[in-house]
Amino acid sequence: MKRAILFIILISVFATCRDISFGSETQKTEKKPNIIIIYADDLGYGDVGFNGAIEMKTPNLDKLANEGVRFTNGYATSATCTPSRYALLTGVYPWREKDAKILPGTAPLIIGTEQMTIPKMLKLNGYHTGIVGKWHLGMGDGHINWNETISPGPNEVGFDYSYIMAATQDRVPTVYIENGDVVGLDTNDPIEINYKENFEGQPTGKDNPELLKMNWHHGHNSSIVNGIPRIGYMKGGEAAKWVDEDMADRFLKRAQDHVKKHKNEPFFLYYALQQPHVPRTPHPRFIGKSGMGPRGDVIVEADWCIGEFVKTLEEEGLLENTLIVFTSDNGPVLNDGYFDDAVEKLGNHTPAGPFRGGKYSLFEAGTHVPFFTYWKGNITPAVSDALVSQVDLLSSLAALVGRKVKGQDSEELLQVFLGKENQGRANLIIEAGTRTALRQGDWVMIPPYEGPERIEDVNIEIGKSKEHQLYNLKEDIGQQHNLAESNKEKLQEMLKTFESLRGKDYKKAQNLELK
Ligand code: NG6
Ligand code: CA
Repeated sequence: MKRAILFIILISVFATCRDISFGSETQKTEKKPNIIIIYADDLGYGDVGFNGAIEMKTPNLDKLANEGVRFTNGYATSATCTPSRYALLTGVYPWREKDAKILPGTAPLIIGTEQMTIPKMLKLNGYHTGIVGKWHLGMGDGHINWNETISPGPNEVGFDYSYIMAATQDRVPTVYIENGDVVGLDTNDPIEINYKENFEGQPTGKDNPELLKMNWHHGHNSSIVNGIPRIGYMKGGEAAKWVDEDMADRFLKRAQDHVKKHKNEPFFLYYALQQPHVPRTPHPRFIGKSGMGPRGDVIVEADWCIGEFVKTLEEEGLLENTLIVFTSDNGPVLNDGYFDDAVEKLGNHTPAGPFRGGKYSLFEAGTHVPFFTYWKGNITPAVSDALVSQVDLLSSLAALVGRKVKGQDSEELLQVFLGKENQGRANLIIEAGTRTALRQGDWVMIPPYEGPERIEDVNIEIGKSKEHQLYNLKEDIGQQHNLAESNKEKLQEMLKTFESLRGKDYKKAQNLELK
């Protein structure tokens, strides 16, 4: 009898335990996962250990990539920043939007406030949405008063919270902007910005080399901020100007605070790092850490930031319920306008990995970038060779949160991003300075474009040729053998697909980066 009672007690304890565990299971699956996109600026495919870099050490990124799904065929849509960011957020190819090209700091917002975006879609689904870091998609309507709340901007296209730099680290205004307001602005010292002419009496990189701590190589000879000559002229706003060396810490802290603050609701964070874009200004504690000069040092710094950021997610108990996507807006460049030893101290490191070209290029290195997803406990470590692009994230993240939102050019590849399937896109249009090309299967076809084949200042072949170019990446990852002549059939097939997707006006490409 006693035994029978004990048995009944045990059974009921067991059942209760099961109930509890079922309960938490259900809760776990019902809870909306947080989503974080970490976006590097100008980081090359070969700049990270997880893609084979040996000299460049990126242990924090490597750990995430190796425990997540690492994509060997992951693409930005474009070989420069603005168009790639446009596609990432809207799910629309940037060549459909005539203003999606490298923007000055005064450019108006190029995303329509009526347009669907990743943050807007997630917001509609109950997410808190935030951006910390580089924006570069324009602000205002073309006549910005930097001394009043600037609108429209990130907050008008889906972000509940924004803490950004308006354009790039090398462009004015060199100030942080929080929810449309310049941070730390003294109203007695108003900011004025002009991209055409200087303000009277203001020193410039061109005329005042004695004031510079970093010298310009090409471009970058207008206003001087923090001893660094910039693109564009700026007056006033002294108290609000950023200190470049503190930028990484500043963005990191904001990103950390943000996830701590919103940990009790589903959140989306777009953490847009400024590294390794020029000017490369590592915090003093990272100087010399890579042995490759400032470009390497800021990559080490970015890797450290990501490590710290992930630590915060872990400490807050968020890691098992957070999908992290990591990628870069375009490929690598060494000399992008400053003398900063990027070329001289490179050693054996290969920022572009096995690819030809670099930033600004239609060759692979322009758009074929580092790319991984990580989700502790939900993603099984894998290497995927599926063809995926940042433009696919809108539709795929919508699927993750159970919404049927589709960006115009955004393919729903959720299972691929989660490493559960391996069938990616059939093809992808890539873009560089408004020129476009087609990747399909293992093949890349670049139509003929007029003009110089390389940009001498940055020493990059931009993929331009008067002839058609056809490459088989499986056999020729470095794009050394143009098969357009020897495989006319394939060329015709590719051209047909390309023109059906792109339309014939691709021929009007504008040589933008050469201006
Ligand atoms: C170019 C700049 C380059 C960089 C780039 C934008 C010159 C000569 N070069 O025009 O330094 O700022 O624009 O880079 O000014 S991106 O990654 O934001 O697209
Ligand atoms: Ca960039």
